[in-house]
Amino acid sequence: MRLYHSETTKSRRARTELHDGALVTPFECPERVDLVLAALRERGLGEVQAPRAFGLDPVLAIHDRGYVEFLSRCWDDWVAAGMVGEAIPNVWPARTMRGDRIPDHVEGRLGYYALAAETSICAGTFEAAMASKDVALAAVDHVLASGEPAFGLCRPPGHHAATDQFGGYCFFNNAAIAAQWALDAGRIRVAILDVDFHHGNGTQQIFYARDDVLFLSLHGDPRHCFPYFLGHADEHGEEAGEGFTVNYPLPPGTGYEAWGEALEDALARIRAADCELLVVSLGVDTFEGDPISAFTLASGDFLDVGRRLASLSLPTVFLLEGGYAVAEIGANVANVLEGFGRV
Ligand code: 7XA
Ligand code: ZN
Repeated sequence: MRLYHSETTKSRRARTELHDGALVTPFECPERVDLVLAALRERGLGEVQAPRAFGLDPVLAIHDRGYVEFLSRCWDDWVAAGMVGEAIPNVWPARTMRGDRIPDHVEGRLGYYALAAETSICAGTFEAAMASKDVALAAVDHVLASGEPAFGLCRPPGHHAATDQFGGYCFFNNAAIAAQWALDAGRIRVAILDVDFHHGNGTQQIFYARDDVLFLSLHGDPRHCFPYFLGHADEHGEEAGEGFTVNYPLPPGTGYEAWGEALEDALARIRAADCELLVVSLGVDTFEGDPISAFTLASGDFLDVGRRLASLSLPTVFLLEGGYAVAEIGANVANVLEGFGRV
């Protein structure tokens, strides 16, 4: 398996995350990259390569231009406005307000383009997000060219990022950018299977009215879990996309047996949908020891996840999403890839 990684993904080191009413050191930290990389190297899972720079065009194929410009300038504008801490959104065009006017002041713009308040913007955020999507694009490009599977060590993650909103530690939607890249390269239909603990609201929103991307997500029930406002079972897609979104909301405490049943259903739908490429949004925050999640998968279960995914026999690209149990994140990711490769 080919592995992609960029040192630039570590250029974002936020100091603050609003968590449980306190400002804490962010769970989504650059050390995650080194921990995963070390485990992949230790297992000898494949050659690690750096991506080339793919530029902004693939980002603009998914994201709103104003949003991308906002992200590219946010930190400088924040500092120029005399703010003291990191850029933390604190006001939104909430349901009783107007959402059709984008403010000029950076604090207002931050709220307009944010979907939640945990994710601070700091120096290096835009550069890291650019590198993360380069990792995703290099990985999918390799799969398209060779048919060989690939893993992209994306960081920051991407699946919460919507057309014009960041949040949940995500800025650019790496999986969506990779899927669109494959479609633009001539693939007719792509499946995105999101196995992160959290619902991939951004990926769902981006493709909700389209039939060229089948989006399936297994996640904590949004009645109880972030991102709370999307990811219910009655969301199926709309217009041409009717039937191309499939959600499996599962209760907190879900273990591998029930999770695996949902996975089997998702795999059957992928088999039936004539997809030419599988993009796996690979979060390992389903792990029992994850500090911000609530499923109970064991490290060994991830080997079986990999085996089950391999049973699809599709060209497959894995892109890292969440996973915050730092002692085990490397082993858990490596287990999925090893299980996949063993078949
Ligand atoms: O997949 N998404 C994540 O792993 C990040 C979720 C952030 C949740 C923050 C809740 N306070
Ligand atoms: Zn997650």
